[in-house]
Amino acid sequence: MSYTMRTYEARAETHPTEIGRRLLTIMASKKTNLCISADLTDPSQILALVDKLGPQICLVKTHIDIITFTTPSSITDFTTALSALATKHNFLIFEDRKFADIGSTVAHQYRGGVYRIASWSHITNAHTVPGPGIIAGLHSVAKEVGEPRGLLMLGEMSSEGNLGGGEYLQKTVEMARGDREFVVGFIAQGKVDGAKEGEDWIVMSPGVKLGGGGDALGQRYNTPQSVVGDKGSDVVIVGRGVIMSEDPVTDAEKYRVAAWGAYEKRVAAA
Ligand code: 5BU
Repeated sequence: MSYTMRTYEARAETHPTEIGRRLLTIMASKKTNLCISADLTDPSQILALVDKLGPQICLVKTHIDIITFTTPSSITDFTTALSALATKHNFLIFEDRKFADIGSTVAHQYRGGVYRIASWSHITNAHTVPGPGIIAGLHSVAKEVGEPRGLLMLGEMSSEGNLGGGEYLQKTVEMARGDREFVVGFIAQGKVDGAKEGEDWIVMSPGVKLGGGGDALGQRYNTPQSVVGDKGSDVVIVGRGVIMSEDPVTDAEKYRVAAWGAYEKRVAAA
């Protein structure tokens, strides 16, 4: 049976990565496959929003480098507070860093600088363009942390004209097979075709909005039903569809229900 037809509960028992097992356990117990993309620039606004949405999400996605920090210590204050919210509401943190350099450089970028991403982010992501050394470099830092960390490889983007998908995605999958302890899955718009018997990849899809459409800068939106129900992705990543709403809790609930319903129908069809 394809992994996309198995329940998150069942996959939580067998996923090869520790972060994958943790995430799937959270998804099953909270009945949510919704990740919020907290793309605000004021750190206190992000924390207030995430505290409100905490019960509805399995994951919060950050872009740490778009946040306006006044001092280096305010960065640590923010990441400490975000980690406390992750514990309080039982969700994981995903820094959407999109690493894209040689292994040695990404190791420094992941471990150090002002953001010290590996110290607080359970999951991050990377482009495959540089080759497998990027996975090895990031994994070497993950091992230093002493807590579980996971990586998503970028196989396909949501934006108009992106070079991913198709053969690029297949090559990304082949590269990911080289490190099944650290690579949790992919960023793509649907399940990984040609997954081998017994393989389980968690696929997360950005570019999700009820009603579809796009923005003026090349973003393209799919609906939760399309990415999870029809195409077999696992987690929907929603930014402006929720964070710009007058009532984010009510709107997040619409996305949670739509994405969870699409998943339930998918596994019921198995
Ligand atoms: P939106 O407001 O739902 O459009 O935000 C989408 C978020 O997901 C935003 O943080 C992007 O940087 C991110 N994203 C994306 O939109 N498309 C991609 O392929 C990847 C990330 Br990878």
